[in-house]
Amino acid sequence: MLEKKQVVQQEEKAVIVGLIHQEQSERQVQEYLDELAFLAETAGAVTVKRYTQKLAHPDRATFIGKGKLEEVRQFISGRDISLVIFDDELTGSQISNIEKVLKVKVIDRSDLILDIFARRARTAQAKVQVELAQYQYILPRLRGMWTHLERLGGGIGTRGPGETEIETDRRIVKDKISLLRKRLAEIDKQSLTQRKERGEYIRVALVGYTNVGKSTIMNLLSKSEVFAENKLFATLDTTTRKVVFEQTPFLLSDTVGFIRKLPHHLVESFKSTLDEVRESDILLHVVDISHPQYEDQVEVVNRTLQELKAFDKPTIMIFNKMDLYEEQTFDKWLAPEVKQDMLRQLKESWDLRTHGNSVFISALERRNIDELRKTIMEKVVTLYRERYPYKTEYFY
Ligand SMILES: Nc1nc2c(ncn2[C@@H]2O[C@H](COP(=O)(O)OP(=O)(O)OP(=O)(O)O)[C@@H](O)[C@H]2O)c(=O)[nH]1
Ligand SMILES: [Mg+2]
Repeated sequence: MLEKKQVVQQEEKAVIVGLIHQEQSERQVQEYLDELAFLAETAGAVTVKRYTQKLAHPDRATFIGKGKLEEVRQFISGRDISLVIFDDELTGSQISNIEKVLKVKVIDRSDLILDIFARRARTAQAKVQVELAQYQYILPRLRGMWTHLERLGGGIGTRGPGETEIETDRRIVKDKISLLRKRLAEIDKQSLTQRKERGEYIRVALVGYTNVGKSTIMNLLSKSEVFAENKLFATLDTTTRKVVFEQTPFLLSDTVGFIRKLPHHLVESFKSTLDEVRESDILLHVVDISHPQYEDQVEVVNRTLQELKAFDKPTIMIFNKMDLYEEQTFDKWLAPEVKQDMLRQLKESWDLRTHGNSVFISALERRNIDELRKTIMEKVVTLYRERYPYKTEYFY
């Protein structure tokens, strides 16, 4: 019997590794690695060192070059480090080749994200979705994934599996995948019925990169208690609440955050959770404007929305964490007029890009929330009138 193990253990010490491609700057890669370290922290590991290497193409056998790998090995040896995390997806043979040299557990970014999702999954649906994505990820990598799987009842040591064992494992994993697919189909049927019961309400969905403040805004607007914290992927399950602003009701959903290089299988198996996004009428795209890479993050979210076929919807861009942004951008020597001018320019440029559909807020300090409410309400009412022109009032 094969069981998926939790990949990262608590307080485990890790080294992280990233490749620098031709078109990337060193700074960009450092920021990507900041994100990888934050992911590792979310999973419970502590990053003690990071390595980068400039390469035109990843090495087929070991992803990074032999020299760099040796450098990592020397650093690890004699230290209490048990995990090396790569920022890009590795093949099964790359994992096994690298593990042979480093003699510690080797994982990649996708594996780490899947591990976090597995920990965070609460509902039956989320659990099955993550498990499905994990086994799909494992299937082509069985050779290298020895350390990820636990053989229950089999007294086989840490020696890698032989060919026949891999074949058997492959069959077991394939069976698991089809079983999980069936279970997911059943759960999906139930949630489809639930969604159909929502009648003629306009549906609004909060979307955005992970950790931008979606759940905080959800709580603020709906007075509900959705789990929000400074960790990646705090929210995995969609929460939907009925919200009423000045007698204008609509349904507001908080959804799972997106991230750069979200494992493909994860997007696939989270399709039903993300149906909430696909079927919504209006998107609230939340952006953490205090993040140095916020424009990149907007791009990642737009690409993911395209992938989900949920891109062409009326969208309001919510630029959140203005308090932090101002703290980072302005110093005390700057004249107030200059600050106002800079803020005005920022707003104007985004207003232009979003055709007037941007709101700048601080959810934490509750700044500009009235304008946000008003903007959402106008969109909801407009849409409702378009959809139900025979109804004179949108009151319940
Ligand atoms: N400074 C500041 N922090 C904020 C603001 N809004 C949210 N935060 C913080 O940002 C962190 C993430 O907030 P969440 O609401 O959990 O973000 P999320 O987008 O739901 O994140 P995931 O569910 O993990 O994708 C929390 O620590 C919040 O307190 C804000 O306006 N200013
Ligand atoms: Mg959240």
